[in-house]
Amino acid sequence: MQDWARRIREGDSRALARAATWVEDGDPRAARVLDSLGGRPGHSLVIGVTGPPGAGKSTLVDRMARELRARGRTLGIVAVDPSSSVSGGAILGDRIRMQAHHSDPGIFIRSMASRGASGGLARKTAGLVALLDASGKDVVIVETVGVGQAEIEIVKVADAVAVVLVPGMGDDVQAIKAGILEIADVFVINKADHPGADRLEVEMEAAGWSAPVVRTVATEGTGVDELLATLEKVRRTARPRGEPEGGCRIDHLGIAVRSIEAALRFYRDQLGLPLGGRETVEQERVRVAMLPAGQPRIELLEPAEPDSPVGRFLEKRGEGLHHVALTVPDLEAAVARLRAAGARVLDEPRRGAGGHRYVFVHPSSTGGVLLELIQEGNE
Ligand SMILES: Nc1nc2c(ncn2[C@@H]2O[C@H](COP(=O)(O)OP(=O)(O)OP(=O)(O)O)[C@@H](O)[C@H]2O)c(=O)[nH]1
Ligand SMILES: [Mg+2]
Repeated sequence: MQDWARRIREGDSRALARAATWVEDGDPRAARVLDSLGGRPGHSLVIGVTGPPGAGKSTLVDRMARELRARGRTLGIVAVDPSSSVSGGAILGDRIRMQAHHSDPGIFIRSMASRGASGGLARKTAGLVALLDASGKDVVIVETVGVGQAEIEIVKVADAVAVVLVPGMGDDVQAIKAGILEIADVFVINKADHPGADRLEVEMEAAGWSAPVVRTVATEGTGVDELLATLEKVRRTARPRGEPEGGCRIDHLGIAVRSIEAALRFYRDQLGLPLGGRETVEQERVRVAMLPAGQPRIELLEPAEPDSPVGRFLEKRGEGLHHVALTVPDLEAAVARLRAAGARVLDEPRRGAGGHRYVFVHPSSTGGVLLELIQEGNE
């Protein structure tokens, strides 16, 4: 499964397609690939699009896709229909519309219909999103029809959610479940070429709906730029979760252990941390187990060879905290600044297994702990 994970990370579209099919089919290999990937890297902007049947969601998604491709961004589209048990009309319609993109390798499209339990559908959607994110797609769009609990569960995976409404909905505004109000980051009034857009906006305000409103005419592409900009802004303001803009964030704590298996008995089995994934980092000759602990994670490091950096650390110091890893907004700038101030930065930044760039700072400069600095985001 390590090999599949590596191929997906390298952007191999055939490996991605196979793994996506496993996720859709509930094949046990899906869980293993997702485990090896160790969760969403968080590169992709994941956009959720939901709203009542026929509101123009697919037309809008198609326009957003064209606009993003024109800007050179790659994307994945996942269309989910919890209301139909076979490939429903909506999804069939999407297929035809989406054929326009089929020859474009920069777009990966999948659609799923419910086979009974919608809870499974939410999990599968999250699985597909994790695969697409890991494969380096810049944007992932999840479209789902409806405004009930099932749809809310499905779009929860998104960084930013657009709820698509149309003029003339009248009393329907009241019928839309409260949950959707909490999850909506942007309201789209699509079909703004129809009469009643002003009235809908007034009704929404009266009902206490407070997210920003963007008007669109999806069939003409009007308002799509503004919608994308609004969604990107939502992500920027939501993403740093309490950390100051441009600041550092703890990415992980690396703990050197003689045996990952033995250490997992404590961290996973007794303490209850989830095992997010495992990998062998060839260039550091170390085996790693990643255990998410909130946003940051704990990484257990077991030497793959005695004469590796972690192997030598164990020999000299025994098991224990090996390094602290922080992400920085601009790695080159941080390195230049630290060097100028006389800190011992080891080597130049290099590229790790997951494609991220990192550098180490010697413990003599940091109060006795090896410090890893990682470029924020995964370019
Ligand atoms: N006049 C007008 N028609 C639109 C607009 N956007 C979409 N439509 C039309 O509305 C119909 C439904 O559009 P879809 O994009 O399939 O809507 P949807 O929300 O994806 O529908 P489901 O997936 O079935 O829920 C199509 O005939 C579109 O051409 C718009 O802005 N103005
Ligand atoms: Mg649709």
